Amino acid sequence: MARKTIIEECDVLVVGGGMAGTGATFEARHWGRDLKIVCVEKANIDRSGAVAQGLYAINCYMGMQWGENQPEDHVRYARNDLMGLVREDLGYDMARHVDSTVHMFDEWGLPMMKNKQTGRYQREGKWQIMIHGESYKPIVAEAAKKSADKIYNRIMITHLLMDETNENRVGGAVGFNMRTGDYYIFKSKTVIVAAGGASHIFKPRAVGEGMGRTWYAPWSNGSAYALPIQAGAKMTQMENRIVLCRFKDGYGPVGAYFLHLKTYTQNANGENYEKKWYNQTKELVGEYIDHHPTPTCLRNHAFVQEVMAGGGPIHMVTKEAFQDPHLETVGWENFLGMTVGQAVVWASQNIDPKYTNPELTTSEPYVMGSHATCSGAWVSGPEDLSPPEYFWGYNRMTTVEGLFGAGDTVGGSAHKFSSGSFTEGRLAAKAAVKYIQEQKANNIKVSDKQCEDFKTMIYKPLENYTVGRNEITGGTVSPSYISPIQGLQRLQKIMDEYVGGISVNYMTNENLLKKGLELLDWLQEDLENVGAEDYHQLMRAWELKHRTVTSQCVTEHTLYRKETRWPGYYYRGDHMKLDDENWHCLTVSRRDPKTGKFTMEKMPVYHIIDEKEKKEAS
Ligand code: SFD
Ligand code: AMP
Repeated sequence: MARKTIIEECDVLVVGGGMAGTGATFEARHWGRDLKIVCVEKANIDRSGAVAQGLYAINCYMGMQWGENQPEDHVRYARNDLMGLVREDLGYDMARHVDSTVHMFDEWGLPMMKNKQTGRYQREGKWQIMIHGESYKPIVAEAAKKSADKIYNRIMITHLLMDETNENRVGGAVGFNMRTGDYYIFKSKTVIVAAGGASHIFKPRAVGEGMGRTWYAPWSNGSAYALPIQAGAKMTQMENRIVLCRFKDGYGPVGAYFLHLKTYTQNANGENYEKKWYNQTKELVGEYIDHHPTPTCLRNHAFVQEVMAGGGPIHMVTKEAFQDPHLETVGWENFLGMTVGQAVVWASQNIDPKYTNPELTTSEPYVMGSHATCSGAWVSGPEDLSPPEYFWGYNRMTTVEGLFGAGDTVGGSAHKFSSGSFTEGRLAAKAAVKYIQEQKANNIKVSDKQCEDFKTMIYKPLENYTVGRNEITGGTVSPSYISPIQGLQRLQKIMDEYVGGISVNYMTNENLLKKGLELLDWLQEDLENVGAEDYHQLMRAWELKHRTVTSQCVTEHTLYRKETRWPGYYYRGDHMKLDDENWHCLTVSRRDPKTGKFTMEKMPVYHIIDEKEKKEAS
């Protein structure tokens, strides 16, 4: 069957139409009225990304109009939660704009809960406000659809195109339509990668028939990292994978329970186990354990230690809060509007949280840039805030010219969540338009050969299958190709056992990491022989390839940082303590696109906010 090649030329290409991608598409139109703006989405923008099922809270809202919080407060909060290491310029920049984003969501019809006494948005916690958010994603998608020249659904972007006159400048992207198989070439002056985080790179707790039941969206496949990494962009904090405390088996989030319902945890004997681990944690991380709120990783640490010491299962005490009919409704609605699977698990296991305290678990690790974690691309900050090491001309531009990032793609700026990711998309788009207007994207050359070479590469898994299926010995076993699911399970096993996943209680060390890197190299070799029997499997093959590149980067970073900065996320058994003297810094990697080798460096962490205040006070 002949596959068509479709060529589209545009000014701003947004890869991924999730929270950051819709924000970028919307804002690009505001600043670039005459520009051609195209958004390409792997699924369908109406229900794609991590927010597909909806959300019950907007986890990042300052409330500056009522003097509730200031951006400085949010920087301190994120810095504290990430054990000191964030890009404060990026965090501040997001925080100072996030309220305006949320106000637009309100205008666009997102049902916001209001506090009847104050008339303000209903707070769930200091940073979180509550919404009826089942239709959150279609609402933001509509804004993007009205702004873009064209939204392409069902196209997976597999590679970035590079300018042939400047090897460090982007020239667009290519991919394929997973329904028709057609090949798409997007030649673009700028590209904003907003392709979400990565689940399923570490072995998940739910395997076999339960596979796909993860907290972060199972379709978040690390393109956000693989695309810039393969283009030679620098990455930061990729070792800072996140583990989440979640309701067992359904992965229902805990924030609304802890913060709004005021539930709390206890071990199997009904004890407050967190206290028990205070001294031990202090030994490892020093005064960080005394910070408020307790950093997310340290809360996990107590959980993991207690379970290892035999104190499990850990329960969330819901029986008290659920006596209040209002809180009982909130508890159930929280899941019905965000993680339906959790309500289904409870129904199927006869768990009524009013009478039974449900079990909690710690999840498999995920790679993200928007929750209590900040893995992602090393990007320029805004001109008015960023010190020289953090600034190279255009806000949210990666170290590849014309290539921007937002949301989970961007490293260093934790606690953005849905609203902050949309906001970061807006900031990236504004800068991308400026980049074009300042003539930085002139005379980009992308040859037909470059596009043809990618085409051959992209469809190779179909060829592998066509040839290899003749040699199937039984079932799906063939000596000449591996299927995407076989490759995925192999990747997950490597990451799990060698890089600190669930089966080793998040423990790793230099020897394990080196072995893991070797096994990942061999997996990379074998992925040349991945076979895809149809276009859906072709997508799976490319998802796997992106996950594998992401995993290599995560492993290189984990090897480089010789300390345990975030106990509860992962442990370096050979360096169990936090080491501020040597590692109060950001880690930055670059993969050489020609050799595939990574190089690592340290970058300074600037505590811009408090330095600014110290200066003002003196
Ligand atoms: O409580 C390609 N999140 C929550 N945020 C909140 O503000 N409140 C909450 O209540 C949140 N909770 C929560 C959250 C997520 C999930 C899964 C659950 C609960 C169950 C976090 C936010 O959702 C998250 O921060 C943002 O969505 C991040 O935005 P962004 O844009 O970085 O990622 P995305 O939305 O997943 O979008 C990515 C898009 O890219 C597409 N894509 N398209 C083309 N080619 C490729 N190669 C592509 N690869 C990916 C995707 O399809 C997607 O549309 S709570 O638990 O924290
Ligand atoms: P979660 O539901 O765990 O994804 O968290 C939603 C929001 O609540 C995020 O902003 C979390 O950082 C915050 N959060 C969750 N649990 C706690 C807790 N025990 N203490 C303080 N903040 C929390």
